[in-house]
Amino acid sequence: MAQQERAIRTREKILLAAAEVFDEVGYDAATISEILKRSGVTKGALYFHFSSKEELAQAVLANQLASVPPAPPQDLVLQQGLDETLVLAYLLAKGDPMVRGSVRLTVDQVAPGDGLDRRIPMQGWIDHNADLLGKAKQSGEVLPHIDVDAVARMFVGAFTGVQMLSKIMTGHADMTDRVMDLYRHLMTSIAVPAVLVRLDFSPDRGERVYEAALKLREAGQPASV
Ligand code: XVR
Repeated sequence: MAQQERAIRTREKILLAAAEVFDEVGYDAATISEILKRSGVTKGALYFHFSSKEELAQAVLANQLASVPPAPPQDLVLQQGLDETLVLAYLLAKGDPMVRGSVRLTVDQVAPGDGLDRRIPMQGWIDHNADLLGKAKQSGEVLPHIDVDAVARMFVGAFTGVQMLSKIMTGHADMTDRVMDLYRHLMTSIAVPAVLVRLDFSPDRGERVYEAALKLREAGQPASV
């Protein structure tokens, strides 16, 4: 058991080092030797877990959704969705290497045929959003004519757009503001009026939700925001 735990921790160390390097230099310029150096594990350990740079990148991509700690539950499903987005925005702004590395791998425009399947995290977000929006529709938070699957995709596309804009303009420093602007507009078009007025778009909500999400992850139990 202890051995298994050690193996998991070693794998995490390697993934974190890989994400860091992918974030800094991108997939093409990243090298296994740099990842090895950063991780502090032995060459044998690295190759035991991952046999190639491609496998490392695919694992960082697969880890994208799990690298965002769940936000505390809220009465409104749409507030829950907004909070999750704020946590993701906050992690990008703070420079969290796992999130930044994974997101960079997803969106970097590269020559086709590098073998990476970038659809995995994107499909994960689409499914996650569809699930959340489906619940919001069931509880009457969302306008009845809304097409949940279409909106689920639109959110991922729109988030990706503001993420790239924020990275280009400010190195992600203004992520929270960009996400708040985006959500004010998106929520206006999907939420019923009574829910819309209850949503909390305060500028400091991102940080508060993030702190609560961390506590929740550490303690394994809800903390309120
Ligand atoms: O779907 C997402 C949220 O529900 C907010 C809309 C986030 C999608 C993030 C996609 C990720 C991949 C590339 O960001 C990129 O820029 C949390």
